[in-house]
Amino acid sequence: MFEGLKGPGESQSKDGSSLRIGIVHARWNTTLIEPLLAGVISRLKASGVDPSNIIVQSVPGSWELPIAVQRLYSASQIQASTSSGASGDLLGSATDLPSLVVQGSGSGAETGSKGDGSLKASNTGSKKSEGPFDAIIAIGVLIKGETVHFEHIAEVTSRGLMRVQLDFGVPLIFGLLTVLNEEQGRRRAGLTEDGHNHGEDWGDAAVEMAIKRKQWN
Ligand code: DLZ
Repeated sequence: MFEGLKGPGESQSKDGSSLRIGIVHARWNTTLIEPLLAGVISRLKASGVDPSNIIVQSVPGSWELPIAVQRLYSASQIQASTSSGASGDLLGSATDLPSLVVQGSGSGAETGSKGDGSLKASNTGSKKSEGPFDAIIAIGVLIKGETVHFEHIAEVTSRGLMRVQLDFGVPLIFGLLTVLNEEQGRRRAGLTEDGHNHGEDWGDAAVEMAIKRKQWN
């Protein structure tokens, strides 16, 4: 049945309505990051994750992803353990991508797009969840042609992300594309006819792993 399967197959876990998901993306290679991030958010919302429970932050490049993910998760733990929500500012939704805005760290959130409107979501009736993130997604794109230390950045960033995942015991979805050239990246961001947006897979993986983690606890 799974012979020749490329990709994650069908997920059994679909209901993300109680989940809180953090996203950290690099800003290098923004033209690829943007559709990948859009793919992630569209799948999270399709699984029922409330926009107010999707927190997006950005860092300059992939190298910075591990420390940002580590601190973001830590901040969500602190926030969950203090009734005053003293660290709330740390978790304010923000993304520096020019055409993608996720707003509202308070009672609701609105995700808007300047482009085709596909990311628009209403904050009406939003159900903001409390507690630390159930999963975090780290997104970056490393293009071999653009850096001689491509392998080095790819390796240490991957190791750093795995370390954070195991140290904290939180599912950390690996959205780090390592491609040989921009065309390969465009295919994996779903920007070509034969392409597929890997961000969609990462969104689905986050929901599945977040639900599994709740069951394992
Ligand atoms: C410096 C650099 C280069 C050359 N290439 C990339 C890249 O393709 N993708 C990416 O996410 N980041 C790149 N960076 C930036 C580093 O990840 C990092 O942000 C800087 O070295 C500052 O620490």
